[in-house]
Amino acid sequence: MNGAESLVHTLLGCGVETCFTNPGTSEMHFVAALDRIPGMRCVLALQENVATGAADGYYRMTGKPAATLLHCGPGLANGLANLHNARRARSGIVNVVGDQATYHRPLDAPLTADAEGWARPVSTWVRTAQSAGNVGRDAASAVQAARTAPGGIATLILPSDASWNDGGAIAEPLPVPKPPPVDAHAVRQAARVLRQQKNVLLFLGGAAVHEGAQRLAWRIAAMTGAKLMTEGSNARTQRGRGRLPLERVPYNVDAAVKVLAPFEHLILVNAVPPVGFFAYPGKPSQFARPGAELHVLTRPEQDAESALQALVDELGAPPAAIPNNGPKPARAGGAPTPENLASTIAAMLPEGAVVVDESVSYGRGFFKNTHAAAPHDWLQIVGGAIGAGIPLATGAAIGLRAIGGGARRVLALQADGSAMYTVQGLWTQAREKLPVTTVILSNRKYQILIGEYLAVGANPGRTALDMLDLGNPDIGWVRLAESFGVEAAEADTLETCGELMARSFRRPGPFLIELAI
Ligand SMILES: Cc1ncc(C[n+]2csc(CCOP(=O)(O)OP(=O)(O)O)c2C)c(N)n1
Repeated sequence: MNGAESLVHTLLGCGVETCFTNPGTSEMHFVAALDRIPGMRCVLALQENVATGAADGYYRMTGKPAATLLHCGPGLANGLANLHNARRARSGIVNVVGDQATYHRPLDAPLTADAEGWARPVSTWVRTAQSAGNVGRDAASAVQAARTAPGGIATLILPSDASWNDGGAIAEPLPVPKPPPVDAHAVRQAARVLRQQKNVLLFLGGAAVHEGAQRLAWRIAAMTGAKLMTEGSNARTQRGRGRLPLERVPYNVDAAVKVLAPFEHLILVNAVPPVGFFAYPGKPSQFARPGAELHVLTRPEQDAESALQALVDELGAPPAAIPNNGPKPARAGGAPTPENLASTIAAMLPEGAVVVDESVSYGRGFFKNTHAAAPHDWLQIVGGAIGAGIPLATGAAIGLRAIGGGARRVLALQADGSAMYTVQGLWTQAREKLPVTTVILSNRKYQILIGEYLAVGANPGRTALDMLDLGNPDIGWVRLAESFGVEAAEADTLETCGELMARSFRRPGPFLIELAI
């Protein structure tokens, strides 16, 4: 058995069954091993940032790491932005990077690069397999690291001789460490604050926005009068009827400071203290009011649901029914507005759908009008590096298929500028026949940056506008999608958009709607 074969056997034995790949010469023995050994679902991505973003989407839906297969330092570098996003989402990924043979590395051949150096800032674990005999053991360690709460990016660098040499040994799965236990002192402290103080916010992040944790948080809020809010961006929020209408901290600094101003105490549940995306002259960087006290109930790697249960018990909080989110909004017509598009989505979203939200400026208000939609999952771009949406939607659909949820529709709400970073992902959706509907929010500009530009008091001249405008030439989304094998159509009213969405929801494969906004 060679090293590459021991890698494939070990990954499969550890429950890693999907690999998002973009191979090169140094990975040919890994490719051959994947070919010979049945069991691994290999999904080709035409750019590494699609592969890494898809692995993120896969984890968010399955809670299981997928592997990647990337080519040398430069292939890894292409995938870094979405590894950054995955790190922020706390997704687990076994990130496999093929590299030069150990004895070839000193010759400094063209593709030789500091892959470990590039991997380190996005990874919780990095190792270069030094020989074929170590590959299995290293792979088992990588899976263990990827599965360690809350999920981590484990980068295994695989020199080509470690792949092709004989002496590979399959390693047994390593035990996944239990999340650090709930801190009884933190629970008592939170209970004391909730009993004694007014103006308390339970601030939810990570798995604390999943359904079970929501129900417990609601019991606490209903008993104590504390308010609930989530981080501005969340990896996967369970929403819709029967779930809480949770609001997020706004993106805009003034708006965020305003909504947090009443709170003298923030109890953090898998969340980190809220800060601005950026600093602005004369504005605060931290959103909580000055002097507000922060209490950590759980760090991101701890189990939010157990901690909230312990807090419910400590307080003796009785069961509380989740409030009714009101009637489902009606489908809207006419020229698109963010509110009316959100209502149309809420009216039409199939139960169990997964919304991937890279709507950037247009989607700021989408949450408000979608609380009463059928139960669904909502995935956001957590790390701010745009170009996540199409890969996330792709990986989420593959993940759903892997866990028997292949009929669930993915709806990607996708700003046009961001879509262009990883547009190749549409091709993977077509090839894999994935049930993804992409709505391109086509404003033909970097609208958010125009807003930021105006906000600094500057008036955009020709040079600035040329850097913020995507027209001239206009991008032909329908032709682009069709050329990748994805059916597509244009809409400039919400009636047409609704009809196209309904049509797309009835078919098994991908569909793209260019919505002129
Ligand atoms: C990887 C990366 N590159 C650049 C940026 C800076 N950036 C933030 S938003 C944006 C434009 C977004 O335009 P679009 O996706 O069309 O959304 P809109 O602003 O029109 O809503 C850019 C370039 C970023 N956040 N991440």
